[in-house]
Amino acid sequence: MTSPSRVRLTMAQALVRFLSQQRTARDGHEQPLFGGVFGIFGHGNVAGIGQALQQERAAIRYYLARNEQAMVHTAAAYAKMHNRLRTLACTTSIGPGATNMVTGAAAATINRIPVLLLPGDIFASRRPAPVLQQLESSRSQDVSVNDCFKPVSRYWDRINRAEQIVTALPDAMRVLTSPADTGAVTLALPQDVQAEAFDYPAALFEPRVWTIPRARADRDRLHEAARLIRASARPLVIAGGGVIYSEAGGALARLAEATGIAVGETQAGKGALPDPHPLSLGGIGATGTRAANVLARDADLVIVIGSRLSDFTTASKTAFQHEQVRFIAINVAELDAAKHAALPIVGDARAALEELLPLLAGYRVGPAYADGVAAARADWRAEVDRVCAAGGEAGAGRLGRQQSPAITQAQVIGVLQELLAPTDVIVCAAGSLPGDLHKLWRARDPKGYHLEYGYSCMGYEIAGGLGVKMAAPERRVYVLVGDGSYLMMAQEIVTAVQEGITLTIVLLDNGGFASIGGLSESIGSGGFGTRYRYRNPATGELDGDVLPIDLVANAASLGARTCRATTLKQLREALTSGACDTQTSVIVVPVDREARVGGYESWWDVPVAEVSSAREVQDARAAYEIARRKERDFL
Ligand SMILES: Cc1ncc(C[n+]2csc(CCOP(=O)(O)OP(=O)(O)O)c2C)c(N)n1
Ligand SMILES: [Mg+2]
Repeated sequence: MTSPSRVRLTMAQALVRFLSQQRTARDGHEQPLFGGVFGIFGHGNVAGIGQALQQERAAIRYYLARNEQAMVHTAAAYAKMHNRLRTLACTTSIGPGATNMVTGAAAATINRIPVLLLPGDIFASRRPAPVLQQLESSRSQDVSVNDCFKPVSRYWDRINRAEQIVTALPDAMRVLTSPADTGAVTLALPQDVQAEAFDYPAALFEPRVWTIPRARADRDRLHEAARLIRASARPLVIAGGGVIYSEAGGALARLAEATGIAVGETQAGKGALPDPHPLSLGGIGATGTRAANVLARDADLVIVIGSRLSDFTTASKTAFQHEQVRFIAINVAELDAAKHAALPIVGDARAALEELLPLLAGYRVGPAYADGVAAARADWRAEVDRVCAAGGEAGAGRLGRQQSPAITQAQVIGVLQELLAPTDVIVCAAGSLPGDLHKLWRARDPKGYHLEYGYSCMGYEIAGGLGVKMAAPERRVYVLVGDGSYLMMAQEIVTAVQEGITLTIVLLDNGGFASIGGLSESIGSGGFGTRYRYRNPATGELDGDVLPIDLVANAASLGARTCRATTLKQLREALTSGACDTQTSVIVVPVDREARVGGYESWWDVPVAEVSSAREVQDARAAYEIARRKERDFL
């Protein structure tokens, strides 16, 4: 007999019911934590979680995806768009279905984005072992492929008994909703345990609200920060993703306006201080603007807010050249707050900025600094206009199969900038586009620029676009994707079509991996292995004609409305015809592979071969050794 305070359910049913009842709240706004469950079923989850999702479908929605990696990206994009207050869960079978999620887990964890992963696992009973897709070990039976999730998860558990979820689930939610600890949370679910029944306490299924705190920073350190800022002649703010997740943009603008301190932005932080603001310098670091990078070079104090200080942000620790430069780092995570020997202000970005502002009363940067910021900004705006207007080489035929890919990637960015509304969202992740966008895009809304550049994972773009649109259906979502990324993972177009989720996908075709090709040239290897070519039967090398890939037909076959734009006029027409608003569309734009946007006062450490038979490599190594001398230790 089940007592009234107990409910007899399978472990999977209990888990799904529990998820449907979780909510988050911040600043008094409450919402369901889970917007649904994405999944692909196999023998490792169909009878457990699959059955439970069917039974509980009124409480939580299930979405069928095409690829397990992609669905984790969708969940992460959804969570990022919701400032980490909401997410999606992902269910897979055992074996390859499960390990397909490892890349997505790493991307989410590296970006500090919550996702709940529910891979199926081998029988806890071990009786039918080895089950189809089981990895065997001669040293232990306590091993499965799901152990691969451990380093890429912020929380990892294997549920070997049905009752374990009573403690595991609240713990998993604690990590998912922790601003400092969040990332991928993996609960590996043995396929037999999923189907086992247990008398669960009814209290487990009561609605539960996870309050997202705004952790207050240490008072003494805030006073010390104010003292450092007051003593600074050339301060600079670096705004990272944490500013946006904490909705600290308003507080940042108030601090910037009160003090005159200018702001550079990381990829995740772009839009924190929207571009029209006179103190916005745009992107900073290896892919930064000249305006931000010149100020970083000369800054005597860098105030880092909500950033991991990746090598792109710090230009591989060459960005800050002032002899006495010091750092203040405001971050919810101690790990990040302590980087660069910063004065660590451990706490929520918005709360810390609000508390810091009154401590700075009366402080203002000098007129020379203010004039410098205004001039750097004006110079940069003119440069962006110039770069976005400059055409490619008409008739160059660099793609081989098309006669004149005269359009440049920068021109495409320029057209999008001109046509998109401030609240529209651009989504991107890998290739040459993120760098170009970081430099050129004028983000006018904190949620309008969605870059996954912590993992820079090719294939994130379309899957991520799906998550963005699910999180913000009222916004138009533009996925910008290179041909290489597209070919790696385009299949979530099918999921978008299935769900009636409208994305506009702008596919920039430059015939291969142009960004890595450029990198390869810069390290003396001539772009080796980065173009889509046939293997030449005579030489055995990939130097034959360019492969005839019909990307328009490919996208059409997945259910998208498609067109090809070979001129800017056609691109404008495709974007403004209105058709994109009603159906997922793919606009294929051939672009000039060689028309690259250069770097501005920046560098990125990519080690060049120390010895080589090639002269170009030797030269590149010599240049590398000189450039590397600017790298600094901040101790
Ligand atoms: C999953 C994954 N594999 C490899 C890389 C390394 N990589 C970065 S950019 C790039 C080429 C991307 O090609 P494409 O999408 O066509 O963009 P393009 O460089 O041409 O602008 C590669 C291979 C990566 N970032 N992600
Ligand atoms: Mg390409």
